[in-house]
Amino acid sequence: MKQFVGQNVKRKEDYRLLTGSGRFVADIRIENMVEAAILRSTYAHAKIKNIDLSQAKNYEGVLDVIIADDLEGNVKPFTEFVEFTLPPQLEADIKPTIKKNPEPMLAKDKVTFVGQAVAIVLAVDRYVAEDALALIKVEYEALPVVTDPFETIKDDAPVIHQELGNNIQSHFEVKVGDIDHAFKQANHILKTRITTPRVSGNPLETRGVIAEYEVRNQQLEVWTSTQVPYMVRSYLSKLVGLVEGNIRVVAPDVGGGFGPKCAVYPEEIIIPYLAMKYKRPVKWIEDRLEHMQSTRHSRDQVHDVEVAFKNDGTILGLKDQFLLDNGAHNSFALCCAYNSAAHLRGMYHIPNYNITGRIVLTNKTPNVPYRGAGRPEAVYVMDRIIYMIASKLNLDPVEVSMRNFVRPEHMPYDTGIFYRDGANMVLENGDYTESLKQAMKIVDYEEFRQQQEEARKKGKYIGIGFSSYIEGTGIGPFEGAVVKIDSTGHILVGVGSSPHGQSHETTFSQICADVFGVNPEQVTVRAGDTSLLPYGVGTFASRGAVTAGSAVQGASKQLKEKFIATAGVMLGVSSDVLEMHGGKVYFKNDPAKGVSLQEIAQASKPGPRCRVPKGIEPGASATYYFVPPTVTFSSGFHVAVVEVDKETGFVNILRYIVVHDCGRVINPKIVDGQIQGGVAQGIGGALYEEIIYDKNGQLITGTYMDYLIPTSMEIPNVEMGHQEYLSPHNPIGIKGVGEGGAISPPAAIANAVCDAMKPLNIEINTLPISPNKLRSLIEEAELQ
Ligand code: MCN
Repeated sequence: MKQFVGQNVKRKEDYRLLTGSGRFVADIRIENMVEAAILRSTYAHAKIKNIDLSQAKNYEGVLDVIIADDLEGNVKPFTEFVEFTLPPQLEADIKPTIKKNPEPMLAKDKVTFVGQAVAIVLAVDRYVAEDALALIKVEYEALPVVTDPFETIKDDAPVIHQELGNNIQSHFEVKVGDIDHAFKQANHILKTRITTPRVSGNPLETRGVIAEYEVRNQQLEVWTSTQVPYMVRSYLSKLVGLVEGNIRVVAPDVGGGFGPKCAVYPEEIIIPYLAMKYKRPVKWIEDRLEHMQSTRHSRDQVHDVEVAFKNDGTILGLKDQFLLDNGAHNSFALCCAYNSAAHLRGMYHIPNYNITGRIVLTNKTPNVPYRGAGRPEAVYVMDRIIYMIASKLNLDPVEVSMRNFVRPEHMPYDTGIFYRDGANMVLENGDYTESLKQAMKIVDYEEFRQQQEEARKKGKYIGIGFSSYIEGTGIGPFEGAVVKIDSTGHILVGVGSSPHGQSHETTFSQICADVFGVNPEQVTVRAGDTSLLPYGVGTFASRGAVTAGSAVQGASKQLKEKFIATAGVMLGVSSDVLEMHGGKVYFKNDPAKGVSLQEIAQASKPGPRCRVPKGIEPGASATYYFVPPTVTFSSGFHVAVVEVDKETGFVNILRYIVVHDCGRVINPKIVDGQIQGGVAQGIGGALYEEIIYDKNGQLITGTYMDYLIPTSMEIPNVEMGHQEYLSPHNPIGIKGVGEGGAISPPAAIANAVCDAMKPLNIEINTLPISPNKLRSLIEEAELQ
């Protein structure tokens, strides 16, 4: 029988998105709607001495201007909701200090970063609202600004939040083995600093919120460009004081999220509150400058690493002290920092490991997870080190990697580290050497080395770089799905995850179709709407396929069983003799005889004609929540081939290869697309993207003239190889893939550039590898 999991089923989403029929938040029009615009801080750190709203409030067309005082007693602060609790084993193991400092809804007495919301104008339209913003007079008194993560931890640094005592927001330590012993045994010790700068996720669609409050039934409806509608609902319920049942949050089509849209933002609380207050629909759409300034940034880590190794390249131990520059507020506790610490050793067996992470506060936009969430930074550290060891020992980096890989015979491999779900991080299966070999074959490594030799003779600098990653995907705590069959026999699936480009409508209908033995066209998947299910979590951490996919399968199986049982009653036989496929339930020994899904659905309705077996609830639906036992580890090996123009410092990517394992592949084309998209963002981080603040905390990369994003011209077609080691942690054997593509490119490309410039012995330990940065390194090397 034809199975759709594993097939290149065409994307169901394409028709509406490619014909411009998608419906994003900004497309929603509601009668009588008013619009909001937000006054944002122009200071990085300042006291608010006075805010004069008189002119703005009197401007024609303005309904109101709101500041922090107006929210008091009406909207609770985020501090009321955000709890930084960790599983007890993790808490005991890493002994963290975590100070709670989520940002205020609106700045009250002081501002702590440029772009922080200070006031909101509500007006008949956005034009009037923007005009009125210009009439608000805020009197600021500048305070000392701190933007450097090393400056901010000094004893004499200006303290951003007095109540926290200093600017170290969190601190933790991960220890495995005996690091001192490892360093004593080593033939070599290498010490270096490796930095990944601050970047921005930059989805095509900026954030936006529309809210409508129906006084009649006290129902609040909110449309928001988010990855986590259920989380927005929970926050709203707690902070504006409505029961959850009276709140519906919808994420309509969402034009990308990439992580920053999994934070709940002040606007997602204040705009609904204003809709309730004024009993009129309210709309706020973020503009691109606001997005660059105030939608959360990411990465921004500095690692001071020491590694101890033997003459043959075997790594004995690794010490790392790193800082994550969190910006001014944190609502994600240890998330990215702990991901970095837990994933840094990657595919490598490094028995002795000691890492200290500090999350520090500066006068910058808060930092949240972005595609890879702490792994790209960690992989950049680890794979630069592999290259540096190879350089020092005059070995091939491939050899050094292979020498240190966790081997298949060590699987399942216990890393000795607790993951965030409180279970030990165990690499369940896979063959890393095999994926490396497959990648080497695709790139034809031997052949490349010969070409490189020839090229060097002609003064051309080509190089090859590798990087590998593992990623704990499919994090819990749960995800839900409901499957219904309507009276026409059509299957409707509702899921708690909320897609924003991942093609869940297609892949989840494949999973469901296989259970019922129908075509995916007979299945409609709906998501991003809290009215579909009582509980849901959301889409982040490459969890959708593992958690929601398994929930879809679970609910489908339950409903299938119920339908076969009902068919048994209808046909007057035991369900054991029946089978379901092709839209009907039939006799195993006489497939021509049976009843259709449509007929069974009709016979499932409550009432005198109901044929659902006694003791089972009538109705044609089933709900299932999948609770993953722990995360599942996907992995990949990336190869970049580059050419460096020595005169200009320009890096051209000639080839890019990915061999990866995401367990059972639901839809190969979609997986390829996810990887291609991830690699594009990884290349952005490797070569172009960097958020820069000046020493006054002013953002100087606020437009796409200064913040460079690669276009399709800069992105090569990624050549791919797939491995399918099925995960034992979910019924389909899936591992997540949404982030993997973005994790390794910075390390692979930096290694390739270093390899190309080997004659000059250049080491690249910062990003992006911009032409001017590379030219300075080349000039420095030539002077030596
Ligand atoms: N898939 C599959 N086979 C597998 C694994 C996944 O066919 N073995 C499919 C899934 O069914 C899903 C897609 O690949 O259609 C991604 O699945 P998964 O890895 O589970 O990731 P999520 O659905 O949880 O998506 C989140 C992930 C993250 S964390 C970021 S960041 C990200 C990403 O997905 N942001 C994206 N991909 C993105 N793609 C787009 N277009 N836009 C974003 O903002």
